[in-house]
Amino acid sequence: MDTNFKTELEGLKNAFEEALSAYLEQTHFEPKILDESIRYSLLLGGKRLRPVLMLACAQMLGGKAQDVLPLAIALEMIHTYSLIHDDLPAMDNDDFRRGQPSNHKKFGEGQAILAGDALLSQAFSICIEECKKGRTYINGVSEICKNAGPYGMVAGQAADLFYQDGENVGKSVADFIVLNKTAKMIQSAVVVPAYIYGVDENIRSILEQFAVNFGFLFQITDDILDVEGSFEKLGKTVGKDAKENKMSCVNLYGMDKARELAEAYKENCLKFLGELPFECSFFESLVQYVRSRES
Ligand code: GRG
Repeated sequence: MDTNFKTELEGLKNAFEEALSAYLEQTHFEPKILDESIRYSLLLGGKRLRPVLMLACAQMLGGKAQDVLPLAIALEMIHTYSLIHDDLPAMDNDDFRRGQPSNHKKFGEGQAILAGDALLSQAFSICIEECKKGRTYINGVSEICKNAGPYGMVAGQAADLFYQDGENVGKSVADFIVLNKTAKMIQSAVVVPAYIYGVDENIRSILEQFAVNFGFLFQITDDILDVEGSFEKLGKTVGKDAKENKMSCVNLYGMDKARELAEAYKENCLKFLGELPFECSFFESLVQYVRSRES
C-alpha cells in the first residue's frame, strides 16, 4: 500500500474515531444494557469505510472534516444498525461480526433488535440537528434518509431475503440487491458533501456514478472474499454463500466472471474519477485498495 495513501487513510479514520468517541462521551442511554449494546457494536472496530469516504469527499470539495463529522457519525450508526439486524437469526444468522460475537450473541435477540432501532432513531436525531444548519444540509440529509430506507438499503435487504435461496435470480434482481443494499449507503457517503457544499449538478452526478460503481466493486469483492477470504482477516464467517446457496456474484456468475466484473467496476470508478475537476489520488488509491482488500 502506498505510504501517503496509508497515512491519509489512517488520518481520516482517526478523525472519525475521535469524533465518535467525543460524541459517545457526552451521550448516555438508559437502561444500562441498551447503552452497553449500542457502544459494543459501534466500537467493535469496523473499517469505517463510509465515514472515510464522506470526510475524503468533503476535503476534495474544499471543505473541512467538521462540516460533515456529525453526518458521518449518523451514517455509521445506520450502517451499524443494519449489521446488527443482518446478523440476527431471522436474517443472515451470523454469530460473529468484526471478529467478535454478534450483538445478539452477546446481549440476546431482543436487545439486539432494540440496539439497532436505537441506532437508527439516534442517527435521524443527529440528521435533524444538522438540518438546522440550512438548506444544503437538508438536501444532504434527505439523501441519507432515502438511501437507508425503502428506496435504498431496506429494499435491497428485503429483496435479498426474499430471493434467499439464490434460485431463479437473474442479473436484474442481483443488480437491484447490490445497488440498494450496498451501493446506496456508499452513495450517501460520497454525495452528502456535494449537497452540503452545493456543487454543480454535473459534478454531483459524476460523484453518484463513481459511488454506485464503487459500491458494486465493494460487494463483488465481498462475495469473492466469502470464498477466498479467512475468518481471521474478515472477522466474520466465510463460505456461507456457497453453503447456503445464497445470492452472490460468485454463485451467479462463477469466480472468473466475478473477478472480471470486479475489474470492470474498478475501471469504471477510475474513469468517473478522471472526469472530476479535482485532485483525486486518494480516491484512486482507495479503489485499488478495495479491489485488493483481504479484510
Ligand atoms: C438489516 C435493513 C438491513 C440491512 C442490512 C449491511 C446489510 C444490509 C447486510 C450485511 C451483509 C452485506 C454483505 C452487506 C453488503 C454491504 C457490506 C459488505 C457490508 C459490510 O460492510 P463493511 O465491510 O463492514 O464496511 P465493517 O465491519 O467494516 O463496518
